[in-house]
Amino acid sequence: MPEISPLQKARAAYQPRLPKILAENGPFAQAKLGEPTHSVADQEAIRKLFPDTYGLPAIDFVPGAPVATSPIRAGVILSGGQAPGGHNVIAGLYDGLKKLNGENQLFGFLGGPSGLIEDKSLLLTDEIIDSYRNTGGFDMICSGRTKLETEEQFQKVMETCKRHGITAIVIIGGDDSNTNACTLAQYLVGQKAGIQVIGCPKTIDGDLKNKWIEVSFGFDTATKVYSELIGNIMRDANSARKYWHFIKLMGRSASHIALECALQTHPQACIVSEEVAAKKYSLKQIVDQLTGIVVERARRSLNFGVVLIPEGLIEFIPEIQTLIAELNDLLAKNQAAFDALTDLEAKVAFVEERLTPAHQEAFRPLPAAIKAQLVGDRDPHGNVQVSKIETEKMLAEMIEANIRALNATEPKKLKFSSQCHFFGYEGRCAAPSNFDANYCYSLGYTASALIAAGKTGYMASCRNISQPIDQWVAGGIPLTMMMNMEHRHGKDVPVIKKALVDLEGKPFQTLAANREAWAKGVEFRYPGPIQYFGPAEVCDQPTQTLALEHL
Ligand code: FBP
Repeated sequence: MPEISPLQKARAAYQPRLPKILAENGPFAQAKLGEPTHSVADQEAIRKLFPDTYGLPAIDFVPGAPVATSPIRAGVILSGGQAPGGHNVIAGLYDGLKKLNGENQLFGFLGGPSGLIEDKSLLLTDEIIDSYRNTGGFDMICSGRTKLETEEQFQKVMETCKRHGITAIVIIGGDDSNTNACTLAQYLVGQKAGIQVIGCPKTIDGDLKNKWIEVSFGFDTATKVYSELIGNIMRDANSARKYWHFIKLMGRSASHIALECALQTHPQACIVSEEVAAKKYSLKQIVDQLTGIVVERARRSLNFGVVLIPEGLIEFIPEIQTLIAELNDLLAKNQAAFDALTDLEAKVAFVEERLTPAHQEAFRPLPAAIKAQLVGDRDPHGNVQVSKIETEKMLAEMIEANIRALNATEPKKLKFSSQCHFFGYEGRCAAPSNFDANYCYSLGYTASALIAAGKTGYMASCRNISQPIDQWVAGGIPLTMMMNMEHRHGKDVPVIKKALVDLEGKPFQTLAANREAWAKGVEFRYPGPIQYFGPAEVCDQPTQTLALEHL
């Protein structure tokens, strides 16, 4: 048994709180059905694809009396990237199921969706659950990125469930995994399999949210960890006064993480990919804007600052987006000749001379290391590994080149020295904040109540979560309600709409209203480390994003 720290011990004893309706009624709360629902767009197409699960009513839980139920077996998987609080979803689900009937059993399928397909599971016990309460990570049953999407896979999932007598599966995942949960639910109803499917909204990226799902779990903790680290770096920058720190923050696509961290810490600049796309900023424009901030400060001897960069930026810059598409095509068409080259420089030259003139123009000014990453690092399908491109270094190097050019004529030489960082894994498995510990436990518990109510094709939801927990509203949202049709990999497919940063929304507007002052001054804000014990104003604050969106 590994030694546990005093904080681990204290956290293990923490009892997460539940919304009032579940605290008072347990999983016996009754499902009150609302009006029939519609998908967010493309109603006819979605209705056709989900004939049995389309239009289900949204659910709010209301008081209900305990009833005796026969024992059930349920399964749970964690899908996709780790997010703080996953273990508490499982603990909430487990406690809810056991409260319904002490004989109920919960199987954790191992390594994500592939565990369900390949039938690899672990029967969860009190001892296992207790040792993971309020801990970060997904290591209780591990996660994976296998996509559950083909009919053959669905068939295997059904066989796995039948083999164990499982009649309900809970899928804890992001937009893709819940899209697949929606398709699986329809498949199982169509097969009259008698197996329910319930989803739970997970991702640190914060891009699985809508009118009914106010935030995905993990966003709160992860952004608090990153904000603490950024605050620490700010203090260092302000103490040494010699470095510009370029900090890339996880968030594969949307910029919610970078934006939230900016609202928490007040950096000199925070790039928001959605704004870059909307205003069609070129890479040169972005670099020039940042250079402007650096130069303006350097002339006042403020040779330091912090720039936040969202991980997905590169794909939102119009000319880089099309450059990457052309590179993928070009390399697919010339694979043999390209692979025959052993030298990276030769590979770069090979690509450069075959690009169309517009893309040559976009490619040429890139730093050598970035060119090498663009042509060198390919995924198994031969595509550019966009998430591995070191955008933070790219921007720092390009700004440095600008400053060098300016210094040729500048009477008093401008100083610029940079440090680069990438924060992602540092926060994905942190011990969940009180918010995430409570939210995740409540989501899992809500899932058990949805199972008890015999529902399928729903996502567990807790709303009004910017308020104290006794005002949270527990319920279920039909997965079909969040779907629309999107063109992906050459065909129209039903998917849960990803939530990008809304440029009209209050979080972005708050950044926009303050960024000029933050760029010029030293208005750093230091959130400090997550506090688990102490006064509510220190321990229980929701993210600024959630507060601004819902106040
Ligand atoms: P999910 O969307 O699955 O929650 O994962 C989010 C994320 O943390 C992204 O922010 C990041 O780009 C990605 O996972 C990295 O995943 P991996 O470690 O599997 O490469």
